[in-house]
Amino acid sequence: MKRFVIFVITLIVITFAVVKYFDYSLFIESYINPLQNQKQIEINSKYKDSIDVDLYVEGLSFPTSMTFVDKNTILVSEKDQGNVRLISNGILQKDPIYTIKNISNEKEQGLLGITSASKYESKKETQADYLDFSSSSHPISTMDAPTSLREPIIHDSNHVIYLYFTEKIYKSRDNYSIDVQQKELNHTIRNKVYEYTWDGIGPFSNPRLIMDMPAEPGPYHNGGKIRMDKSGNLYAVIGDLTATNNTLQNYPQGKNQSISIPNNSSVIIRVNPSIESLIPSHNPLYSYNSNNTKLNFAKYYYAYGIRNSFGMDIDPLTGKLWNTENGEDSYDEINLVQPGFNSGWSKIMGPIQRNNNTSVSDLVVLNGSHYSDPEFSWRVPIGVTDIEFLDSSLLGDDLENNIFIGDINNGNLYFLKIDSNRSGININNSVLERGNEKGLQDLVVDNKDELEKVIFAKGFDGRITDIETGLDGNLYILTYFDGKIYRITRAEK
Ligand SMILES: [Ca+2]
Ligand SMILES: [Ca+2]
Ligand SMILES: [Ca+2]
Repeated sequence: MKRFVIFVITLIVITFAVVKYFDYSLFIESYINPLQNQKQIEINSKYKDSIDVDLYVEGLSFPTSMTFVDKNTILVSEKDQGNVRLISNGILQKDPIYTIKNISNEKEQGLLGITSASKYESKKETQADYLDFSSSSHPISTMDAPTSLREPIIHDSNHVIYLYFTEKIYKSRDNYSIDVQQKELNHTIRNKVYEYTWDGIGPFSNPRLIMDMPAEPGPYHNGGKIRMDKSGNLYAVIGDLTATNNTLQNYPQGKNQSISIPNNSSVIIRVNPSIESLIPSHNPLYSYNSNNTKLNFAKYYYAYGIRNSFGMDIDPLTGKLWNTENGEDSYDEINLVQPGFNSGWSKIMGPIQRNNNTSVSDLVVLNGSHYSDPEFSWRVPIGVTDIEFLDSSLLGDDLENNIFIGDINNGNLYFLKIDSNRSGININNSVLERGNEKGLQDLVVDNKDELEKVIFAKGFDGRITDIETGLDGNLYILTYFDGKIYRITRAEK
């Protein structure tokens, strides 16, 4: 009898501990809510026997970006509430681990970008075939950073996290003495990139301002993706904020002279947080100086002439930056962003030969910059979002180091293969369905038939905002309106 009582008490204690420890409601919800109820993701017939897709996480609110901190840990940015959510071993934790105060979340504003500097460190531990550019002969190893700066800084055992968000800044010194309505009127908005350290459990700490960028007029074309390369350079993209009057949108003196001062929009900014001044001296416009154009911040720019972008990634084989760019009523683009890239907006969108009577001489080509055509484009915009080089061999040689692209208009996942020089798209190898593929030789999707030939998977009803190669080697897709993460794996035989 005594033994039985001890047994029952032990059982009660264990049950209580388990219920308290796990977020039980969340656990049950994800357990009884399997894929049956929803439309299946449809993988292109070429890959449908070798590739599987499953729902990995749900319950996010308007997620914009995600980053793997280690193999089993993902951090996700939620646009409207400014929350950073933690996913551990496939379970979304109930409470946000960090929240941005005074978030401005109008339309395309909000908490938009997240990246982790520790990603490459973790990758080295988990993947034996990791390519180390610091020891390769590729130009980036000599161009991008002195040896001492090559590794991202890791503060003790902490992770280093970067966030891109739109912030309301109140002009009043005493916010408590004015009523709420007045408070709303009395603010300005800015886009900010902050660095934090994270111990893996608690909230972020040690906030450090890295970039302070405009957000007005807005609230569209606000960019928001951030990316770190293997040399510790941090890239952030911002669109034209709906104002196209300045040098950076290729108006030499300003479309309207009175407001011709460049406002640091339509650019990709590159900084190195491990340098005190933040500015890598090899930035392409580092020495640019002109009183005419008033480009006081040119030394931070890596590229300009960008309308808007929701996607950037770095080719794991070359270290080169690629981005996506959103056209107005025509031409969404994929670009190889070489240092000093001018994408052509607002004079050119899509390939230059498709812009009647516009030539490079119509652009503002600053010293150290160059115009180049997109590597691929869609004549009818798809609302192109993220671009991701699949930095893993787990899904097969065929997909490794090639690009996946998402969209917000259709919920399609596109796939394209990079050419042998890693400088463009190999369209013949990219076409997923044979027959009548001549239309894609011009590297422009002109109609539905051409569109179908580059769709890897469709049916992401929540539309795609981010794509990441997991540190486990699988491919992860973040969907916006329904707040989910899908995992793409090799099919079990
Ligand atoms: Ca362009
Ligand atoms: Ca075409
Ligand atoms: Ca991504």
